[in-house]
Amino acid sequence: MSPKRVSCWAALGLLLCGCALALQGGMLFPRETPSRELKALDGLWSFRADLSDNRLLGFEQQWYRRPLREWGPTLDMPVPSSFNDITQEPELRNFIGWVWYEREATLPQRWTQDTRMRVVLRINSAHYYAVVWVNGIHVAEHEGGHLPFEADISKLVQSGPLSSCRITIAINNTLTLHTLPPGMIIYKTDTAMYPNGYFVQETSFDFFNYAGLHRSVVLYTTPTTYIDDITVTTDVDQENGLVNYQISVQGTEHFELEVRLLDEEGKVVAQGTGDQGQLWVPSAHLWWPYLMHEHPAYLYSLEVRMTVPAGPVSDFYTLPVGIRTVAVTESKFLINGKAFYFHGVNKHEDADIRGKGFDWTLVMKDFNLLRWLGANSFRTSHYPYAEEILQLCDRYGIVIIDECPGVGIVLPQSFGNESLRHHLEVMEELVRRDKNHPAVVMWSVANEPSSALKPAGYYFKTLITHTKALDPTRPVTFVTNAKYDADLGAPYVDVICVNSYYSWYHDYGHLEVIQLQLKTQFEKWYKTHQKPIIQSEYGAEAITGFHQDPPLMFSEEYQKALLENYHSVLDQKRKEYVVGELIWNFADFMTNQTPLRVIGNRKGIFTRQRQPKTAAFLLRERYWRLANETRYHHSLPKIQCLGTRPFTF
Ligand code: BDP
Repeated sequence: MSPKRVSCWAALGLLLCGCALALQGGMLFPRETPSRELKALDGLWSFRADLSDNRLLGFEQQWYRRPLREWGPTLDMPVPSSFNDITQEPELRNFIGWVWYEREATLPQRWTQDTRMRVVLRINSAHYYAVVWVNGIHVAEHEGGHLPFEADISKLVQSGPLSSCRITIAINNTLTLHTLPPGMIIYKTDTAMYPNGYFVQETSFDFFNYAGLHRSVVLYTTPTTYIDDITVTTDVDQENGLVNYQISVQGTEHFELEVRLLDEEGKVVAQGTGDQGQLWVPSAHLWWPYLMHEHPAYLYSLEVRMTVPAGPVSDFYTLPVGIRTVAVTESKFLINGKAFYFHGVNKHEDADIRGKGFDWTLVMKDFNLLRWLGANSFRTSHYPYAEEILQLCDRYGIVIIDECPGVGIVLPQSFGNESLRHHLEVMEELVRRDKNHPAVVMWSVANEPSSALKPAGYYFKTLITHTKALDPTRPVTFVTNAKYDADLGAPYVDVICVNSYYSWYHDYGHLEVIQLQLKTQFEKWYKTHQKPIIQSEYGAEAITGFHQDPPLMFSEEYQKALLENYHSVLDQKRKEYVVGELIWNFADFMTNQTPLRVIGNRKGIFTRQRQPKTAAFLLRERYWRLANETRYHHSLPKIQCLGTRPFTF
């Protein structure tokens, strides 16, 4: 075995044992296969907010025991969607506490009668804390609004002559000092100013705390002996690819596994047996970001077939696999050994009416806009996005910095053991869910924490070491806005990701100071840490249609001019150690109400309805120019900046 392969095996071993630290079982994306069926429960659910003073009436009366409508009036609530903007009720828009969702699901007879079948309920995102019952029986509880959880409900649905099941989900959006993101409930006790029992939710992050069932709820089946998890890591040895796999099976000790790797034409290029192994792919097609290669985003399919000895095939699962490597040097970010420059955006899962609800229409519009812009990357600011979005990035060759919901960690109380323990668990859930996506090239464990506070050193050392143990194949970062010489977490990151808002949050209106301040920022950070740097946020608000020349704050001209000043320094420093620029933000998005926000944050280069502001055209020009310059493959035809390039997603 070559030393490279040994290190690859060691990496896979660590990745697997890391994942096993606390979590039980895998979290494979539910897919239909010859052995698995799927039933999405999207559509209208019954809904009721618990408006009682202590918000606990639903638990006291046990609303899960009988249909929700029997306890009082219910609303029809679309899933997936945030509940906040669906009605005209201000109480619901700003509601804090428990809301109840319920849906009756009709099950195919096979599912309820065939005891060799396992029926699983999967909730892809319930923000923030969820308790789940099926036919009145408690089946699951989960903390955290952005990652999936499941319950095996086979016994419940197979125990009687049932053809349907009633699913009740209670969800609480309250954020405390130890949730992720953190928040605080403040009781206002001055009776001259507030009614009795008045409280508000405070947060230190800049987006609206939308809540509800934000992604699909699905029921799916597997055989009772089944493929529980697959972990793949890849490496490259000259022109050959290495695919290391590890598979875990549940339900039996005695099984056989066959693994085949198929290319895009469906031809088998490598095969293996057993629950772990290494596939050798001669002359492999590597997975490349879409502006780096004429055939980017190449995906193989890893077909896994499980049988019990001498029995028929009992379970199939197919996983898309991209063969690529990621590495970081003192001044470069490398994908497949070639320098990669991030020219992209920060996003939010956010849109009119649906809030943070997953919506294919919106997702496709956003991908088309990313392509129009020439953006090669984005950060999932400030929480994990829907898995479907990551799958599209794999297919389209768009690179992702995958961020956990560690945003707004600013008070000392949020650096204690309770917060850290939960943060470690969330990283485990995130790595378990997203580890196999070639598009994910780096983990971000937090955004703008108070990383100059004393406990931050231990906190980030522990968090980053743990994340690296979970996945030694990807670099780890967090996004900072601390001073270069005060940041206690920076020594542990692989890439410095720094946010700055020169001439916006200070030196208002003084565009002329940006270049000096930005140059100093880069030079100080690099001198202190000698690590590649990404300008992970920069931007200015522009209210679409506001024009002012010479530029004034909030006009489209000011936003554009501010970006241009950043670009001129970025153009110097990207020749040295700056490896990326991510604009804040892709689109306008909803926030809490404050005097600093005009119906949300307007730093989008697109409006919330996805129409371009002047700055979008500037960035489009820049990104396609960067794409042309940084292309390493010089035989490619020049990429057109005005969009005649065929659309080859
Ligand atoms: C940064 C935050 C981001 C905010 C942005 C802003 O990381 O979440 O929305 O500032 O103020 O500090 O627009």
